[in-house]
Amino acid sequence: MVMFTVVRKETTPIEGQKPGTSGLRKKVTVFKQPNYLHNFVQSTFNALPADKVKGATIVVSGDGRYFSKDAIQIIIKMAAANGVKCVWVGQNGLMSTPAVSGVIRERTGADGSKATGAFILTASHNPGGPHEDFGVKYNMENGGPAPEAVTDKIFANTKIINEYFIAEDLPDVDISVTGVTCCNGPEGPFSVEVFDSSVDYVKLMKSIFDFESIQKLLSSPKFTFCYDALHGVAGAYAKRIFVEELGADESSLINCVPKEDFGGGHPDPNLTYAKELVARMGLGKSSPQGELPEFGAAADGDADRNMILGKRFFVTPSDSVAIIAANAVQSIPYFASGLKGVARSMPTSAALDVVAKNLNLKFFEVPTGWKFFGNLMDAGLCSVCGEESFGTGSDHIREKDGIWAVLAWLSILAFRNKDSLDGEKLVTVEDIVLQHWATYGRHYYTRYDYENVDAGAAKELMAQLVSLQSSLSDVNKMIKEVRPEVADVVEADEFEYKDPVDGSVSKHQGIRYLFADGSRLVFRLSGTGSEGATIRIYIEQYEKDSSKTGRDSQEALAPLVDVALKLSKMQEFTGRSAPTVIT
Ligand code: VG1
Ligand code: CO
Repeated sequence: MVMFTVVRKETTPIEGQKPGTSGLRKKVTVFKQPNYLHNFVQSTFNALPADKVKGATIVVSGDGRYFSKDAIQIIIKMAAANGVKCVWVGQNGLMSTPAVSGVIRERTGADGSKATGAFILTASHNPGGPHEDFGVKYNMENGGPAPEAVTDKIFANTKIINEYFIAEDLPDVDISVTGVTCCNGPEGPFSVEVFDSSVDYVKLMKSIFDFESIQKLLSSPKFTFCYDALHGVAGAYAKRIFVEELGADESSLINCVPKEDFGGGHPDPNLTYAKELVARMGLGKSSPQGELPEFGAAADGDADRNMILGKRFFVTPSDSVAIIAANAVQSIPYFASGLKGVARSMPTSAALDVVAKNLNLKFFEVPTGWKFFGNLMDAGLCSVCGEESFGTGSDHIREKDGIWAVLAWLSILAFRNKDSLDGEKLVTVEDIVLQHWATYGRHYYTRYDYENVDAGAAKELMAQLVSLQSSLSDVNKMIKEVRPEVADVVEADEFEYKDPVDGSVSKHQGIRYLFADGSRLVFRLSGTGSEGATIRIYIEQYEKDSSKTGRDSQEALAPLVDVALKLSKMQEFTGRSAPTVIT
């Protein structure tokens, strides 16, 4: 058996290792700097309780982006040196973020052990490659992202670190083949278990959904389907689930081979970046030849996001979570006994609020980022939750789950069509959304992103928006100057959240302007970018009158957009006359 020794290395703190909305994300060139990854990993080990490191089992895997394979070998060697007993790695280093969450919660290792945490190597929807982004995020024993108390401690450790430990003489582990590698160190045996995580993930999905009814839907000649993994890790699961389990045709899958650089694309499932799918679904500039698919979906790099499309039809993520919540009990066996509650992030539209009110469900509004949903779920207060940023999920794990969302939609379609598959007309994605608006009203919604803006200018813009809040009469005067038809602002603040479970308080979670007619403008700085600053403007307007729910959303929201640009002085501060991305 291989023996290894532990080496103590001296190091010095490196600036800027503060985890953001979802882990530490930087350019690969930054991560490759001497000791950069080592410092962050050691700071993480030092932030955890000793028993979650010494003798523990941890997971190390990710979306397979460039630099992952090197990072996995480094983390294995550092884990061994820090007294970890076993490291689980997905074959080829691949594991989607939701699969990692499921593996922590459900899997038992070859030696009978359970994992207590995970290093997830991903920068999610950010591009990958030698000149693009890499990222590291730590998840806890419940399968969810480390809460702020832990990430704050990690960051504090990065500022004082002076040493790290590594088993330099441990040979690299071959992560391309499944199996267990055992070795011995000064503190006893250490092993690395490589396995195919799609096996565990398929099992989990089968325990939630009725695969038979989805299979019937997919095998109907009337129903056609297209899934775009944007060359992210979702591809590794899509083939197993959609083709092998559910019988979809292989040609339904596009960009489903995971690539280190995502094929040079931006693995973000929205109308701008999922170009090929958007064109296939008839939503592009030119109409494609032949029949359009009935249903389309896409995922981001680490497969926790989803975009849902019908034929020539886009479902906003805010509507998607509301529709899943409204239909879950009838359509998805896992929820048959009822929903414990529902939750959304603050900038997400209030479509879910209306469903919660109508169905008399517990409802929570949390800050942006999945870590805030976990506490609610652990306390049994929330079953379904979502974010406007193409994230939807449930309490089956503690991360958002892109493939779960697709299966949820397929379940709703299967349920609605269970008696009509042999009949004349299919109930389509668009039909389901239109029926939802007719029942609950429609929340017109759009988000404007200004990417890679000068960080100083972005800060000033936000500060100006906060100071403006002290005089609503001035605000309303400004609004009347640009768009007299827009309602008055009746309340303005910075969103603050008190966790109902542990009482922790998170401040400065977005600047809100709330209008008399229920419309909202929200301004936030992104916490996931790796260069400059990204300003996000979230724009929302509620329409209850069912004769007015069929407008184009950009047209319906144009007055509020003008108001948002005026209040924020966007062009003045940033020099930008248009956003980088509109979703
Ligand atoms: C963005 C989204 C947020 C999401 C986060 C992580 O954060 O707005 O809703 O939870 O990304 O998603 P920010 O701080 O850039 O707005 V992912 O798919 O990166 O794990
Ligand atoms: Co993601």
